[in-house]
Amino acid sequence: MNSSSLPSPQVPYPAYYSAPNNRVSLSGLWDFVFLGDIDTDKFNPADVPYREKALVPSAFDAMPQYAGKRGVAVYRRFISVPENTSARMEFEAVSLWCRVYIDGHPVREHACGYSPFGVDLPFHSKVVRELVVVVDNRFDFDRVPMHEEYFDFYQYGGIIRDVSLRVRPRAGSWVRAVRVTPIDHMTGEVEVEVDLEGEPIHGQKLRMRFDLGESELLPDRPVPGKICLRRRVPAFRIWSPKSPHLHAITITVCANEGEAVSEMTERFGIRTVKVRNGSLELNGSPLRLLGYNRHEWHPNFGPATPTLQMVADLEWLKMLGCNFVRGSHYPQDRRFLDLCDELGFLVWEENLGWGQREKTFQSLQFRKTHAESLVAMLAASHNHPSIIIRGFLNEAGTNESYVRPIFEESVATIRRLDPSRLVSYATMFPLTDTCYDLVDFISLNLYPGWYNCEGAARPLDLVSEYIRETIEKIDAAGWAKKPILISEIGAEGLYGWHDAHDDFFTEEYQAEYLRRACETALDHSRCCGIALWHFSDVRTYGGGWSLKRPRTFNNKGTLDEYRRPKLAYRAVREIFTQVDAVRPV
Ligand code: ADA
Repeated sequence: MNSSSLPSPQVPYPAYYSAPNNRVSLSGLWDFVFLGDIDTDKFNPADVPYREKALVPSAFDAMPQYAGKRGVAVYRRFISVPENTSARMEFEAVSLWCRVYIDGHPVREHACGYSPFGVDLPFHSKVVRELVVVVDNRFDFDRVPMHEEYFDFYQYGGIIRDVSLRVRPRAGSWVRAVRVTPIDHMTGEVEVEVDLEGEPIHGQKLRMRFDLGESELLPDRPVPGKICLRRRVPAFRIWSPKSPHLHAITITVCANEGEAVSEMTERFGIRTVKVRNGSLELNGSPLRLLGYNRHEWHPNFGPATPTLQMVADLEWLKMLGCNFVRGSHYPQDRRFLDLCDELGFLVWEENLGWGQREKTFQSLQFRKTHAESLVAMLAASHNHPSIIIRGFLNEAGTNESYVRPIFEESVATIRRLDPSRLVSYATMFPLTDTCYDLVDFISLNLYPGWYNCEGAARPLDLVSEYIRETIEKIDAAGWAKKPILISEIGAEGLYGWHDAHDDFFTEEYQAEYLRRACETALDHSRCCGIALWHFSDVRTYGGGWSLKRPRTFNNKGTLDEYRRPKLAYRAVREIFTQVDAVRPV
């Protein structure tokens, strides 16, 4: 039965944010110093001249004093944990590389600036513990092979996302994670996996509850370990962009007398996404994706954008008529995903990558770091119903065979750990790509009428022509059953730049370009959607790149970096708001 008309059960924690689960946020002002070009192997945490305070989370090089600087920064704060109690710190992103010290001892290194990681706090009789994080934003392929300097977006340094602390109970099992996978939107069936840690206490019981309903006693299982079961969510309602209904699940470990020893609440949504007969389907209905690529970025804050900015961006996207965001080109901030869950946006989340080629793919260190970061992304965002697509390695060298092992491995990891979502990657080699067989649908990054159109009399005419010809050739090559998404397309328009010629870089050229791209893609029966490049203007590198990047910005935003709409805003809005996203394509 489709019970989407039933009343909504209340979600038992503040609406817009994931459940706190006894997390204590460590955000706030930390001691800080920028040491610059030092050797981190000679770094001594006992000997740091903290001179300033810095806000966590933030990017230190988004602040005026350190703008554009590369080097080592050190952050410190004290935390208090009951004596002889173990705790876990969760870092949502530290960029680019970091080493964490507790009470002067190194406990963990991490080498990907956008993927989350945890640190166990060793037992100690001391209550007040010193936490030091050494952060390095210098590019060093051997150490941070996931980040390369030529990526077309500025990679900042710092503790750029939230840090929190979860204290484990002194005795009894601890709920480390709860994952909910929707199985059937017609029956509300979900698969629930619970990860438990620690020694059970005598008579310990495990309870599970959906929303504010009755709790169910779960069968005894050995702990530590994993519990895996299927249930139908009582009085369920389907999650969809039009009605983004969320449910909650609470797992409680109870002592003999029923008192809670540890507990975790997670939000989830019931929705299914599939490819059937060459189309995308959401909850059994045809789906068309209308949206934008979006970097997490603002000129005043770099990648550590305030929640309010995220809300404003989603409001712009709603006004544009979008239902879809491609989170280019890295794992997304939890707050952004929470908002997409609540506001009903569909999301493509991808593992970090930008145009890597053979040298990178040959590195074992890269392969290992990429694989770890992919697993961390899948675990961190598993319960967000907004995510319907998993991707990785934007515009890699997929026209060559050297990418194949890492692509096969990544797709296999996603299908094993996250089988309920679709898998794709964005290619820049539409006609020579070698990995289409691996994915659920084909995603094309196309820039006709922008790049490589020197000498064309009317570059704008190339837009529709190229889209149609490319799809025809892909079909002729045997891929006619795979839906096609235009995962990027766009042209630069400098905010405020108008010229009688309406030529490159004018707002007029950009507006007409996007109009033609959207109309062609959305008229085409093979196209399951379009994600325009890009939502807003974003900072990129200077140096050689700036010859193609006026202001050292990627100026393909429909809004400029301060979210002021360009002419393209109206052009896109006119089209997207007229399209029925659930109309069969
Ligand atoms: C690529 C890439 C984007 C951006 C874009 C552009 O397709 O995936 O990150 O660099 O090109 O503006 O050239």
